[in-house]
Amino acid sequence: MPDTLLVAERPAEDQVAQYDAIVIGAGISGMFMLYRLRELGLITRVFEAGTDIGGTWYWNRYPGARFDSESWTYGYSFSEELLQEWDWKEHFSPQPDTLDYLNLVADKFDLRRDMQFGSTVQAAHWDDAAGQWTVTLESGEQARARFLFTAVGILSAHTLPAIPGRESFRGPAYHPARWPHDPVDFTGKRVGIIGTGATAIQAIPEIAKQAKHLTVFQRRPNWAAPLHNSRIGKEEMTAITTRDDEIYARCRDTPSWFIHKADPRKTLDVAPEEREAFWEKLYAEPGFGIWMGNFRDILLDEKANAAITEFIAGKIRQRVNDPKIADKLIPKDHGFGTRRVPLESGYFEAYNRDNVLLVDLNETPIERITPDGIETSDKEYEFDILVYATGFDGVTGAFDRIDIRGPGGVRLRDVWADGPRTYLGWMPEGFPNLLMVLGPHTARGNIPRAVEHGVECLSGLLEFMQAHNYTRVETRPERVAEWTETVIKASEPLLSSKVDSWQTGVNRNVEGRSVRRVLGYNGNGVHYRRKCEEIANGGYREFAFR
Ligand code: NA7
Repeated sequence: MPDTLLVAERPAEDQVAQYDAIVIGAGISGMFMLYRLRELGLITRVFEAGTDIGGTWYWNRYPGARFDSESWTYGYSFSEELLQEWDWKEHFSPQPDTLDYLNLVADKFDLRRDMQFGSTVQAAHWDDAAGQWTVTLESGEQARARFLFTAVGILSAHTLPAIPGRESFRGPAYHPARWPHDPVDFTGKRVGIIGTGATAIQAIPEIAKQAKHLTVFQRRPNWAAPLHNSRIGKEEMTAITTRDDEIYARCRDTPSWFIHKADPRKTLDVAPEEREAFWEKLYAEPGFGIWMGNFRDILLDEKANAAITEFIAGKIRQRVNDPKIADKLIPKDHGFGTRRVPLESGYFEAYNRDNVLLVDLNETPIERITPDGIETSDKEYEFDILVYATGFDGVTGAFDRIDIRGPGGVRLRDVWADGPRTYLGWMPEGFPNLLMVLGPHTARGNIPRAVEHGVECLSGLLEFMQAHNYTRVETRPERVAEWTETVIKASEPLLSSKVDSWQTGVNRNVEGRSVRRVLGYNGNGVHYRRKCEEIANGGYREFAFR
């Protein structure tokens, strides 16, 4: 193998550690990127802020945390041995099991030996003369590498509510993405939770079971549908494992890389009784079928969307005893599926409990957090524990928190101020040798499927560079313009692009995050896969090499 990419063995002129590649993040993306970089012979260092591997599954330890992808579509597919070795315990794996799985992967492939934990990357500056990145950690430690890979996830920059008085609260206050490693004991406690997104929708039923009293502060309700999780027996798991190839092939062949595929019919072409029966069936089935396996136009056509929205609203009315509370839980400002649909286990029934209270912040906004709890325009609520389930600065947030500077000191944050500019989501415009796993403007959906695809694409690009003795890769401006337009155009027909959410880049707790941006390729993942393949097969002519 040509060794032009290898600079690690060069004697260091100073004390700065030298690698071929640096990867930021040891979650699902960083772990697999490291595995592939090692295969390519690159001496690699992974810097991770947490004290161990796992990313999302390391940080998000809150009660009820689990994924909404079928477990058996979630694991890595690159190693047959690994597939045979691991048994999922539940159809939708809870966080502790998922972290166990990732630990198995890290152990099996001895990943930790190239990882450095407790190492938050503060800055990454390109040195044009040396053709290298210099990375600075919060500790001041520095390292250099020819290639810098970001594997920072799309939801890792958590955000606290911008509410005055937050520091004054006397009791413990937790964000779910910084949950303590020892479980929080809610027994006998008065708990207040702010937020009703996917995280809160998982946590609320679990906290309600334990706490003396739980008060939910809701600014905007979200549509949610039942997860219908269940355990997987040994025999069932064996049967699933025999179908691995078929399952992963199916995921490759659906728009969002889940197993669910839209029904080719249009909603209003189907007779109302048949429609209703189809929706009843989807609502009773596990997973995202109700969202992704629904009629093909529910996320595109206002009338189709209004019909499914009314169906789901009816379900909420059936499940919540008090019609006034049911009404508050029904979103009025967006239709079903136009924000990420949280899947729930007993969420709506939690509001039928005597120890759960819903406070509608549209009627009585929060004025401040006090030493004893939360004060709304109406009254002060006293709590022992607060939970800020207030979400993330999605997709670009984790990039913004690092001072990334390219040639001439140009800052990535500034280049992306009005929205990301990338080629295929693989590389930002104008930042040589900066490669992104799951970067903005890639196709997403079922995250590990997108991660594996992304890592394979970037590894393919590096292999090509090795074969041609190239040491530097950059985007071409005309290609970036073309891809950015493709991404924006792909979003236009979607009803979701007209709704504020982390997916459209809106987070009212962060300054400058009030204008919608397109953050992902929302076209068909199958088309994206094809496009990436064509570029690889054509010899990566869309990139500029030296
Ligand atoms: P989300 O889905 O962004 O939800 C955050 C929630 O917090 C949402 O209900 C917000 O209301 C609410 N929020 C945020 N700030 C405030 C303030 N200051 N006051 C009151 N309410 C507030 O984040 P999640 O963590 O639940 O889920 C993120 C993703 O993780 C999810 O989509 C999955 O893909 C996994 P708002 O809607 O902004 O009115």
